[in-house]
Amino acid sequence: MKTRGAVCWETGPKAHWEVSELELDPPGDHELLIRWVAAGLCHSDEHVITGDLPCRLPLIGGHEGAGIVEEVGPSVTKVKPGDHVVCSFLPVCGTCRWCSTGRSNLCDLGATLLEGSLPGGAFKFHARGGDIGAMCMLGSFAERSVISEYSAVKVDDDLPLDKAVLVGCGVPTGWGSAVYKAKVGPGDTVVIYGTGGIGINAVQGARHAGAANIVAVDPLANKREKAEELGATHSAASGAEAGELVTRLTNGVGADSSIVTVGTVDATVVEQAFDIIRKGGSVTITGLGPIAEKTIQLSGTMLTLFEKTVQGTIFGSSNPMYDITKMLDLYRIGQVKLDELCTNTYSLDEINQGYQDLRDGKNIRGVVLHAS
Ligand code: CXF
Ligand code: ZN
Repeated sequence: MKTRGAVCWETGPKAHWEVSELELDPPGDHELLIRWVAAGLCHSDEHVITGDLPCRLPLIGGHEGAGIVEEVGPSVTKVKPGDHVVCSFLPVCGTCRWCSTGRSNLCDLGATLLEGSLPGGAFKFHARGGDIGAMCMLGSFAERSVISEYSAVKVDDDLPLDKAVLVGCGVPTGWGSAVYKAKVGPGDTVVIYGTGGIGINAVQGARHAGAANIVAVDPLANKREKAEELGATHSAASGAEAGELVTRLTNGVGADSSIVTVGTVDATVVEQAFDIIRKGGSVTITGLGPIAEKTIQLSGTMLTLFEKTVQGTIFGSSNPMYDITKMLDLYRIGQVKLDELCTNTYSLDEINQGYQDLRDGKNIRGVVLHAS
C-alpha cells in the first residue's frame, strides 16, 4: 500500500524531515499494520537529523507513537484489528537473557534500533528504488507503519491516544530515571538538569518518590515554570546557581542524586552533576550527545574517594510492557500528568516547524496529530 511519512534522507546542519510518498509492504509473521494517530517529537529524532545518532539512512523518524491496529500478520497473538496501542521504542521479545531477568529495556531485539529494520531484518518501507528504515522499528512520523508485535502495548480504548502517546518514550524515560535508576527516596534532594520532554518526567518521578528537594535546572523560564508546576520545589537557571542552592539546602552535604536530561549532553553538565552530589551519591545520565564525543570527563580519584556512582539509563530502566500501562494507570488517578506536557500540536506537513519550536525551546512536548 501507499502511505506518507517524514524521512531523514541526509544528516547535517541543513538536514530536515522530508514528507515523502512511501510504499509499505503488508505485515508478515509477528507483524501488524498500524495507523498512527499521534507521534511525539522527541529530541532523539533531532539527534538523527544532526547525525549525533549514527543511523542507517534513509530513515522514517518517530519513536513515540500511538495508534490503531488495522491488520495483523500470521502468528500475531498480542493484538487484533481495532485495538488501540502505544508503542515501545524498545522491542521486547520476553525470552532473551535480558528480558528473562527483568531488564527488558535491554532486549536483544533492540540491536537494529538505529538501522530501522524489523526483528528478522525486513525493511517494510520503500521509496525512490530503495529500502527505508523506521526509527526504533516504529517510524511514527508516517501515517501508517508495519511494526513488530514485540513493540506494541495494547491500551484501553477510552484513553486519549494524543496524550497516551507520551508514555512511549518521554514519560517512562524520565520517570524511571528518577524512580528506578537514581532510586530517589523520601526526603531526598535531587537535581535535574534540563526539564524538557524527558526531564519534566524525572521531576514527576522524583515527586512521586517523595523527594524533599527537587531542583530543576534549565536556562529557559518556561521550562522552569512547568517544572515547578509539576513538582519541582526549586529551580535554577544555571549549574552554578543550582550549586549554590543545593549547598544551602543541604548544609554543604550535597544532593543525594542528580539526573542529566538536557537535550544535548556535554562534559560541562556532567561535571556539574558530579560535583553537586554528596558522598555515595549518584549521577544518572539519560540524555544523549554526539556519539563520538567523550562527554564524561571527571576526576576518577574524586569518584573513588567519595564513592560516587555515574550511571547511564535507557528508557529510564523501565520494563516497557509493564511500565507503559503503569504510567497510564497513574495518569488515570492524576499521579502522572500527561495533558500538561503537550505544548503544541502539528500536522505531519508541519513537522519541521515542530522541530524548529523544539530547537527554540518552545516545547515541553510537541505532538504530530495524523489525519485519519
Ligand atoms: C533514544 C535512545 C536511543 C535510540 C533512540 C531513542 N531514547 C529516547 O529518546
Ligand atoms: Zn525519545
